[in-house]
Amino acid sequence: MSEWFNETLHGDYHQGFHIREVLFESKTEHQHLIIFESGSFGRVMALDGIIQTTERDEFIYHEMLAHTPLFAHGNAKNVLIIGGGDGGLLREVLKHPEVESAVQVEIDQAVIDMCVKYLPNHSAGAYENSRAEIVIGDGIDFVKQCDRQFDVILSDSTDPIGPGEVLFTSPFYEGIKRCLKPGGIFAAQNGVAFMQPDEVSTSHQRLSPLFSDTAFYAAAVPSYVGGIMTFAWASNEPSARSQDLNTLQARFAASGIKTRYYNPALHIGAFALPQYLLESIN
Ligand code: AG3
Repeated sequence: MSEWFNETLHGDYHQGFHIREVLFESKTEHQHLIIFESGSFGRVMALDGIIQTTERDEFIYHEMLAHTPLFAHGNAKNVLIIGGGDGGLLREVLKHPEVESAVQVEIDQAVIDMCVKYLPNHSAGAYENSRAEIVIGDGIDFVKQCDRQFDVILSDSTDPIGPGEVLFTSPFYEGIKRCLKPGGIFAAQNGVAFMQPDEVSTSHQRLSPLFSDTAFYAAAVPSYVGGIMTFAWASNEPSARSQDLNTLQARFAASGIKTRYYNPALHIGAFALPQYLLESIN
């Protein structure tokens, strides 16, 4: 028997993974969840037919989403994560010694439970860390109501389809603004630009009225097929984005954090965007 997982994100183009073994598959309260053993990408998790994370390349995405804003900030004590149920982002955030608390708001308890079980190297114990606080709920409700503020807020969402759709709307970004401390930074998964060309321009249109500095940075994550994935960046502190190489290197060295993708030179270079993207936001 030869079974393939064919991703359904794009209408007329897809990537497929050979399924060696299905480890878990179920309709949760919120979405269809599958975790399977692939060949070369290791274990793979998909929601509603869309690849969310693989053991082989998750480090690229999670390191870039965590370390770029955290090293740019330099002293983030309180971090908020929206989504991120596989735990990979929480793992990277908690590597920062300056982080005193990380609150994670995930809509689907089943994603956390099944990822702890079948993708244990993603969270790598992060959910047991005393600095972590997990809230099961919708991220948009949390940021509209919460009475705390954070130095860094990270949105590790699905694509803007299904439960993740609200996490790309102006009301969500208004909630982010009210939950950010002065000097705070928001960074968010913002799609694969070549395949989802409207995501960058739409996010730019929605974020730029609310923040004095809005930008995008990028990294190629092979299982998010189609070229560079962009991350949205928003802050009312423009200097956060222009930290120089020496400052970032000093912070990186002082942290003692070992990475496989992120480094300070790459941090700076990641903000350089191709012309077609610059034109789409100008
Ligand atoms: N982030 C999943 C992003 C999926 C993007 N898909 C795409 N555009 N190809 C959440 C899972 C990682 N923690």
